[in-house]
Amino acid sequence: MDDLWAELERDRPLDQPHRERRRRIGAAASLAALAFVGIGLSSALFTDTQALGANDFTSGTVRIGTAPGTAVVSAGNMAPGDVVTGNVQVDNAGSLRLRYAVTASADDPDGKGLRSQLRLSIYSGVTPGACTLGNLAAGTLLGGPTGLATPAAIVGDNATGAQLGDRTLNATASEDLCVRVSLPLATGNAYQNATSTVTLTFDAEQTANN
Ligand SMILES: [Ca+2]
Repeated sequence: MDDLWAELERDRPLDQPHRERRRRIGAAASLAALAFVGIGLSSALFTDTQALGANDFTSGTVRIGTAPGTAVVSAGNMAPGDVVTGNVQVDNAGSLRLRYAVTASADDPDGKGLRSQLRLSIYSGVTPGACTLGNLAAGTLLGGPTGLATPAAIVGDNATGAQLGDRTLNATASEDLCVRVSLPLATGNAYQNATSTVTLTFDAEQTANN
């Protein structure tokens, strides 16, 4: 600023060009002064900040279990016409409500195709103690009887989302299912001394947003 005013002093007396120059210099000086004042004002404002923390998130779990965990129903030395039953408890061991479906498959280690003769069905509404052939009529047939030459959907559909027959369980809830397997009377001699192991697969998924 001192330099500017010194220049103004040197320029006197003022002719027209000098007066214009002086006007421009004066305007520049005024802008510099305003900028200085502005800086001083902003540094003097009252301000405040509030941090709202502790916003915690945890994810839930989808866990399905069965009791027993293996061999719910078995039979040896079967004859055509035989029927066996077994109770399985399905547990929601997770923290989220779940939806589940049951698929059955069977192997054919001797190539005799016994799995194509077996008929599997699943009932609900039968207490564990009542899961016997004579009581099944009081339950609700969920699926079957179905042959197991190829994997078969017995209860619901394990495709993503809600389909007809899918079962739901709230967190920590459980339900009993009664599994029935028969060897029909029409089973012929080709299936004597044959063996097959059946696997039930319980597929569970969240119901929330699905
Ligand atoms: Ca489904």
